[in-house]
Amino acid sequence: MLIKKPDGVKSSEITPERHYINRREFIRTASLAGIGLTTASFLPEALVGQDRWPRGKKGPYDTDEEVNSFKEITTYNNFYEFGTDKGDPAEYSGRFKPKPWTVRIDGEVKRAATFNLEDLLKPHKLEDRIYRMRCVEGWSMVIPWRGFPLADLIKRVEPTSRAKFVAFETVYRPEEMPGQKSDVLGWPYVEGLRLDEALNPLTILSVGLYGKELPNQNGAPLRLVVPWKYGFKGIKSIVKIRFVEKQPPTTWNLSAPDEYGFYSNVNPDVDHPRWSQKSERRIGEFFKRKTLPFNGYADQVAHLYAGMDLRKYF
Ligand SMILES: Nc1nc2c(c(=O)[nH]1)N[C@H]1C(S)=C(S)[C@@H](COP(=O)(O)O)O[C@H]1N2
Ligand SMILES: [Mo]
Repeated sequence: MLIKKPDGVKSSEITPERHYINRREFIRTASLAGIGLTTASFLPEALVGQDRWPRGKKGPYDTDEEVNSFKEITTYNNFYEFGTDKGDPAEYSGRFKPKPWTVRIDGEVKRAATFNLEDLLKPHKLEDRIYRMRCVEGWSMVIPWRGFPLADLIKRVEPTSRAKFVAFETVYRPEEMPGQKSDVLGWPYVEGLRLDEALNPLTILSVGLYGKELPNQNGAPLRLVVPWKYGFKGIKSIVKIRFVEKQPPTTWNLSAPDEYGFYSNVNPDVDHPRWSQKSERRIGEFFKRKTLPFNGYADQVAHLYAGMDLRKYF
């Protein structure tokens, strides 16, 4: 994020391009035109090659906006452990081993423990959630995550009354994560949420997307998703979750405190020092769209910040 200029994405970097028409629209148009397509096999590969998660709201937390393609979601990534270019995570995460996996949960909790991932997941029912995601760099995507509410895990481990924040840590494995051999960021990557943010029903731990297990480049096998905040809050490949009294350090804030605050709520009224946050480019689209306060989730989360000066607590 320090390196790339904002919105540095050209649509030609995304393959295949969406061609500004979706497949169903094309088929409908084609049939209305009497072309009489009975199978999609005559359509150009770029229009049929991608699985598209079916559009439409299935649950109360889903957006009905068009979902990005699996290819877009898995080839245009930020995961500096594998390099700083958008294509690096897909290209260089093949050696990373997300299995077996253990997660340490400790700090201000009654049931501190080291879980293997299967045991951690066992009591939780996985659901699919279609969320808008907004990167601080000025691009956005719509992603069908598979996961479960972080609140359910928090209740299970029983935080003490002293717990006010939750701190997260990514795995440190320079032999599998070539980016960790560079000092572009401090390692391991760390993030944090206030306890009430962590308990909000929108906050999920994700283990998959598009109905499949999480690809390495998206944070396998377990990552955080907080859709009203800039994407960097969604820490990937989590090995530690610690409940603490004081606001924990976060990687991007340590790296550039004037540019990246602890809260990092999506806010079109507070510009990044080096670029505007008023608009964004949805990956796969040409025209920019307006960025919404709290990334469109204000109804669900604005109350968490009542009375706070969001310019100070950016
Ligand atoms: N450990 C770790 N987590 C991370 C990052 C990272 O570099 N390392 N990048 C963040 C940023 S800037 C974004 S926008 C999202 C991107 O998630 P996605 O690639 O699954 O879309 O991951 C976030 N989580
Ligand atoms: Mo990001």
